[in-house]
Amino acid sequence: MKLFHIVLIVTMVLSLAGCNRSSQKQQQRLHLFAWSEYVPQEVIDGFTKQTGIPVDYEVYDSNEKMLTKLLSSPAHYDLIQPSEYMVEHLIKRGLLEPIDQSAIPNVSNLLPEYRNPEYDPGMKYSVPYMAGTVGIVFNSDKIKDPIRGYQDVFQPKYAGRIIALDDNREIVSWALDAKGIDINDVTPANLTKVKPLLADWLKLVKIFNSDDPKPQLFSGDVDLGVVYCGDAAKLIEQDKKFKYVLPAEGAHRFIDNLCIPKDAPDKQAAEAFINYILRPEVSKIISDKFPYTNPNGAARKLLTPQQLANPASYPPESVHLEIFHDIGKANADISQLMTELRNGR
Ligand code: SPD
Repeated sequence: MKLFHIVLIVTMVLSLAGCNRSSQKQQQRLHLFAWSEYVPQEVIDGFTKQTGIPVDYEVYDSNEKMLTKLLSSPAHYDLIQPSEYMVEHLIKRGLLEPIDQSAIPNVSNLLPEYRNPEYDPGMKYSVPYMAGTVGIVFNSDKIKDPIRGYQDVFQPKYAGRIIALDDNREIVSWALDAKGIDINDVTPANLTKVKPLLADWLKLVKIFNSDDPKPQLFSGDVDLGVVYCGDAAKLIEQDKKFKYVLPAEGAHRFIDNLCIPKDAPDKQAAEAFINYILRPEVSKIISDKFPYTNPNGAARKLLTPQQLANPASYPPESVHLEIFHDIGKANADISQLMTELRNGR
């Protein structure tokens, strides 16, 4: 073979390899599976503009639905957004990839109290996205009697005027709190104790909605309910007649995280996204659109005094808040009980 031919073949091989690399780059795509009403489209578009990586964005409205879909779609999602107890569960089952902290320098923007969570010491598998509480929202133009806790909400006089999260673990925890039982002590005996109370409460609820209860509260379709703090904060921002109360019987907080599922096709894209949303100016966009408790200290500095004074977004530090833990198989007991009660409504 002549030298000319050898040079030609080598050039062709090299250019084919180059082509392949650039088409791999073009094929990069982030599969994001996250809570509904939580990741602004502006943030997703900003990430694509910055990195050239398109995002497929799918949403869910409960940790349990996310888990079911995750298990039925192996090696599909690059990034999920589980709450603390679900992170604990996924770690135990070996369903998460460790996160390469060196790819996420912006983690230094997180407040110190979020950097070593009990459910994932050292943030090996998770990075906090937003935190918050579950509490009571009510329209003070319509509800004149005091609302201090769950027992004040779930009263027969409010039948057909109540909205509640469509989340079995959440609902059961309210009844446990109302009975003075630890929200993580989900035993068959304790479920039996709360069953009659739950049966009474469920009959009073007009709408179950975890995605977005704001339109129904605004329109007056319902007047009170138990919701995520970010939705209550948004209602308060728009009209001060809406009030947010942390239930007197016991309230809990959550921390939602970004995690990379085992065998994610594009771990690098996932880490790039995590680092991107931790930029202060990007994190501020998330707070502007979805005013939960922002764990990003650098972003909090960019928020207005009004945003930081919103009682639904930033509750007083003195309030004692519980946190959910992984309850393993008891989750199935909750699901069975709630299906039975909801079918009998
Ligand atoms: N619309 C976003 C809601 C996020 C709520 N995540 C917390 C779940 C706690 N069980």
